[in-house]
Amino acid sequence: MSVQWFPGHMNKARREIENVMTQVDIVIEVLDARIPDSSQNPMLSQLRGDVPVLRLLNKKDLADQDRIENWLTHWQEQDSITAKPFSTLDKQDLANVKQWVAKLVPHRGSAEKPIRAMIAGIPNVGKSSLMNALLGRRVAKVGDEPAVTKAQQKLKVSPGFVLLDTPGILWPKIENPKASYRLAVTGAVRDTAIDYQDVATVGLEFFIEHYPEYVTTRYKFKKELGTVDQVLSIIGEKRGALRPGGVIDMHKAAEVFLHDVRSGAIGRYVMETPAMILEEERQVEVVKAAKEAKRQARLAAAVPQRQQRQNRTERTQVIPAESRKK
Ligand SMILES: Nc1nc2c(ncn2[C@@H]2O[C@H](COP(=O)(O)OP(=O)(O)OP(=O)(O)O)[C@@H](O)[C@H]2O)c(=O)[nH]1
Ligand SMILES: [Mg+2]
Repeated sequence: MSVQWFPGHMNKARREIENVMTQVDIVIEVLDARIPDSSQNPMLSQLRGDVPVLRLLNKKDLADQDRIENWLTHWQEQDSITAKPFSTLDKQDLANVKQWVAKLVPHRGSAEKPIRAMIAGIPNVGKSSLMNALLGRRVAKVGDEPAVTKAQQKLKVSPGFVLLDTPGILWPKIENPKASYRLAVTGAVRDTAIDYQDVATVGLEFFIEHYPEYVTTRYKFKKELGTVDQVLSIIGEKRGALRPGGVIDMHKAAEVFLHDVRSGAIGRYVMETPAMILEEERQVEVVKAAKEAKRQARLAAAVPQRQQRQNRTERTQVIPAESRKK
């Protein structure tokens, strides 16, 4: 999976979603329950305008339920957004989608005026799985193609509920370095420029701080967990990630650990809480403000220099011959 979001791609995806937005009554935004904030793209709220959204925190089978509840309350209070813990593997959840959607679009839902929904989300959150599961069959061509190039086809889930045949693919938020790491740790984004071992280090730091018991249990630690490097080398040792001479292969150890994290073998977790995100956003603002202050200072310093240069030019300017004659 490639997530090289160049500005051109982003603009194209945005335009396409913008176009189909006029044809839909509701957006079903699929998020990864393990990264409820980083798997969003804030652009969606702008793109959808007044179109209601149902937010599904997919892969709930891999997520820590208490933390999910936190997010549901937070969104309800902050933005009046309806969100549900969800799994495309859960029959009951799938059956509930129709009712959730109907509640948000009460004026439609008959065979003549079906609810038209678009599934949207960043790569790998489960958009195709959701579409196939709702329709009860594998829909052709629900790969990585961004939404709509031609006329949109609608696929019938039930007489009063149809889906656009292609999901709206959004790009992940890659401006916040911490969010990029979380996207990489969960496996939402694999082809990042971030070094594999760095990803594992950030992941392990997180688990040691937030879910130390998972690490202790999974890798059968008998004593206290040490530093990240120590823990990673013990994981390597225990899992036979060794190079000739008995040297621990840290890259292999990182692989073992990340595999356990991504598959959920380590335990059910959520990497972010509303409080954490608020704090990070505050920090981002502080950095931005500092950069802006620096820029302003540079501009202010440049003005007298420019003025001096201009004065010099004026003094040395030669008066053209024709004007001299007059
Ligand atoms: N554990 C778990 N895995 C899921 C769930 N739903 C989907 N997956 C897995 O998540 C991966 C991505 O699912 P897709 O449906 O291909 O995701 P997508 O959003 O269509 O991805 P792109 O087409 O790359 O944008 C697959 O390996 C799915 O099997 C779920 O509820 N739980
Ligand atoms: Mg897909």
